[in-house]
Amino acid sequence: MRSTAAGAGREAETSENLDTCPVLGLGGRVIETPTFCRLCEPLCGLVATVEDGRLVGLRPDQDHPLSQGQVCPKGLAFTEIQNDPDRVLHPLRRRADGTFERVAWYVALAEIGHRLRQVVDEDGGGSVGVYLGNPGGFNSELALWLGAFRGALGSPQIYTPGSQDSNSRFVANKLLYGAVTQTPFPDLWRTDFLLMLGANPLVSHMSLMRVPRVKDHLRAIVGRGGRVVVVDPRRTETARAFEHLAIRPDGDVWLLLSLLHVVFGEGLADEAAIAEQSTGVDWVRATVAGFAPEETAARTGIDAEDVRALARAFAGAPSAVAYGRLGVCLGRHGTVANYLIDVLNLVTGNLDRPGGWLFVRPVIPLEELAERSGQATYGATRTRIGDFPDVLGTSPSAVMPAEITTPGPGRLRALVTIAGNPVASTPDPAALEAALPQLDLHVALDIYLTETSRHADFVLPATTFLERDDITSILAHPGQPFVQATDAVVPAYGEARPEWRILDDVLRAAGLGPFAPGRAGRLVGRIAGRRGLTPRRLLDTLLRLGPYGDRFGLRRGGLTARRVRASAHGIVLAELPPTGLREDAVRLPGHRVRLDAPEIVAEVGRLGDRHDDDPAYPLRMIGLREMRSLNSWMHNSPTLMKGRARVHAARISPHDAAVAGVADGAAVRITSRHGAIETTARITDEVGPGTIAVPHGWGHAGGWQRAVGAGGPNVNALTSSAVEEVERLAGMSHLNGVPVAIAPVVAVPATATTDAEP
Ligand SMILES: Nc1nc2c(c(=O)[nH]1)N[C@H]1C(S)=C(S)[C@@H](COP(=O)(O)OP(=O)(O)OC[C@H]3O[C@@H](n4cnc5c(=O)[nH]c(N)nc54)[C@H](O)[C@@H]3O)O[C@H]1N2
Ligand SMILES: Nc1nc2c(c(=O)[nH]1)N[C@H]1C(S)=C(S)[C@@H](COP(=O)(O)OP(=O)(O)OC[C@H]3O[C@@H](n4cnc5c(=O)[nH]c(N)nc54)[C@H](O)[C@@H]3O)O[C@H]1N2
Ligand code: SF4
Ligand SMILES: [Mo]
Repeated sequence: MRSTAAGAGREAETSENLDTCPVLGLGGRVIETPTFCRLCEPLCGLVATVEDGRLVGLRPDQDHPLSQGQVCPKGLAFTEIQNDPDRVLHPLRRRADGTFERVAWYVALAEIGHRLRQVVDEDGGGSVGVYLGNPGGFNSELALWLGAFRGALGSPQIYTPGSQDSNSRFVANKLLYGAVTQTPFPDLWRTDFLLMLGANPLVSHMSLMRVPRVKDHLRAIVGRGGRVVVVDPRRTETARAFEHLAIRPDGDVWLLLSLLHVVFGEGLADEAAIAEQSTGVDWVRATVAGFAPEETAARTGIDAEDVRALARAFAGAPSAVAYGRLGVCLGRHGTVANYLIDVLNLVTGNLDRPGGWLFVRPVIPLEELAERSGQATYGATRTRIGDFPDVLGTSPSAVMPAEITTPGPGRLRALVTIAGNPVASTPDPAALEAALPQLDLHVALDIYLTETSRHADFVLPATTFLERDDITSILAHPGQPFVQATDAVVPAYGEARPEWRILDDVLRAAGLGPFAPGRAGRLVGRIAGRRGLTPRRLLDTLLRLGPYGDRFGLRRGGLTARRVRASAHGIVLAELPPTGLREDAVRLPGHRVRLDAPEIVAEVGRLGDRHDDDPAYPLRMIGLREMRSLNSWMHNSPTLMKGRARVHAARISPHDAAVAGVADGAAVRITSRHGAIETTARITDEVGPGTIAVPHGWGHAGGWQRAVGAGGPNVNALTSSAVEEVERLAGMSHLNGVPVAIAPVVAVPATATTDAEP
């Protein structure tokens, strides 16, 4: 590593001399600026080459202390998105015939303001909704200002991909630690045993933690004599590189209960850690007694002896940590599975200690701000449709269509979608597409005309990540303590504007603004100074108030915004993540973790109740991410799409293909109780019999021409927005382990698939 907190000052100076000073090329028009990628969580270092205000290229930043010159193809291909002729660069207004016309900003804002005000006056702020999509999570200024938007509107409905992604994790945090925002992460730097359930970091680059060059870090575990075990129904890129334990979709809860069964049954638990750190272990002990590996093998598809061996190795390792991601979050029991992962870590003595499951000390204490301003809630409100608890003030996306179409007080009448494509990414796209036209007002802040924004009354051009200031924050907390700030490296193209400013302008135009930051925000605002309260000033202030900050001179050597901004490649604040944070992190009596939360006790009691065993849908469909695809929105990049003959394909086992008479490369029809899609079959033993894997984020419409031309179905047509299909505790959509059937689109003789297994 390049520097620690003590040495960071020196590095800051060198970086300033070398890098923040533009390297002037021919004619003095070429500028090279270090910045960082904001497409996914590692936030890899990039260097942008800008000529005459246009981006001409991106390359890896060799001097970035964490990513060290490694990036993925998506980061480099962002040049094509930035310069994409299909980008929306001017405000657009939809005509009656569905086409769009260009309008001036002031016209768009005046009309939006007028119509928004009308909805608020008639039905209150609760009839206004915001859907904040995934790229919004990488935009610290927007995230901060969204809080202001919420404040100004009273209690608008907030939707995010959280209910398709991580809310089950957040609810587990609340039930275990008393705080939704306390998401622990695995200590990859020191662990001797990483048990990874439902994550594929060699493609996804790790989620809910920031770790550039993740492959190097995982290899290092094995290199120092440790183990990496991947529990996944598919032999993924990560599973292939390490040890693979194939599991039935949705089998994780049973596996975890059985691992705990062995830990307690064989006296492998760390009783001292349990006594010191937790309450409620008696329930765990009593409950897991009934889940012997022999009993759960049918659910997990894993041999009982393998489970016993795994439990012994995990508990016996000098340090060990279990980590779960989308594969466990999106199943039937996402919250329970996440909860049990932490229980396993704790009872084996691996919580909050080197090599184990760590709490976060954030550089910018945004979570604390959210808590203090009353936004870090769980179950503080309940949805009108389905009676689901809020998670961090958000509602499950699955109920959005019914919230629009169901009459009555609180009906969702005006929606602002920001950096999100819910028609592609949430369950039951047909229901949402049918509902969107019933809105009185739909405004989309996006960079493209998408499946979603094409339904909007107004599409407002947002800046890309290269066109805005930022600082590593939000999703970027967990991992090695690090901070990096960047200015916009290119001026906004066309008439694009930063989202926070657009929100501010919309509020003003509606007569609901200006910015009302709420209690905690006002306090920070006072410290930040009254001159023009901007998100950047607020973030800079939070940085100084945070655990690594200079506390406005009270802590010598602490971070200031100036120092961070002077260090172009970022500052490594410590070699290793801190441990010993339980007293700060756990908000329950005695700072003890609760192992017997009533919500979990009830869910575990109901585990066997649900039977997805309709013989008409014998297979289980799971998701699949690909290196050169990012959710629904990089499919207009020529480089990423190059050489992809069959863009979209379902991975089907030789056995299931033979039974259904589906041939490799042929069209296959996939049917669920809720819908049907057609795609190409790719027959592979990567998936075992009974499982098929299908990528999400396809089936494009709108103005991104290459993406539309690529074809491929929207896999979420197979998923349901029905209330009874939504996970109860966190409102999670059921997107993994969906019961489906397959059939050839054009029947081929079953003998065509001779490589089939019996
Ligand atoms: N079946 C299935 N469905 C899934 C998943 C799955 O695994 N399986 N995964 C889920 C997950 S984890 C996620 S996070 C969601 C993602 O769901 P969403 O967040 O709804 O969708 P994205 O595909 O990320 O689309 C992002 C949108 O933002 C736009 N955009 C890009 N950059 C910017 C910007 O800087 N500003 C603005 N204003 N707009 C921008 C893009 O054009 C695009 O329209 O999908 C979820 N859906
Ligand atoms: N290239 C690329 N990178 C990305 C993204 C992308 O779209 N493309 N998206 C980003 C986003 S928004 C996110 S949230 C992260 C997600 O990061 P990850 O969660 O690491 O990514 P996934 O590929 O969805 O991994 C989920 C894994 O769970 C497995 N799985 C499915 N069902 C089950 C099950 O029941 N049990 C178990 N144990 N496993 C199961 C799947 O086979 C899959 O390998 O990735 C991010 N990075
Ligand atoms: S891994 Fe993620 S952050 Fe790194 S370059 Fe690729 S897309 Fe960007
Ligand atoms: Mo995600």
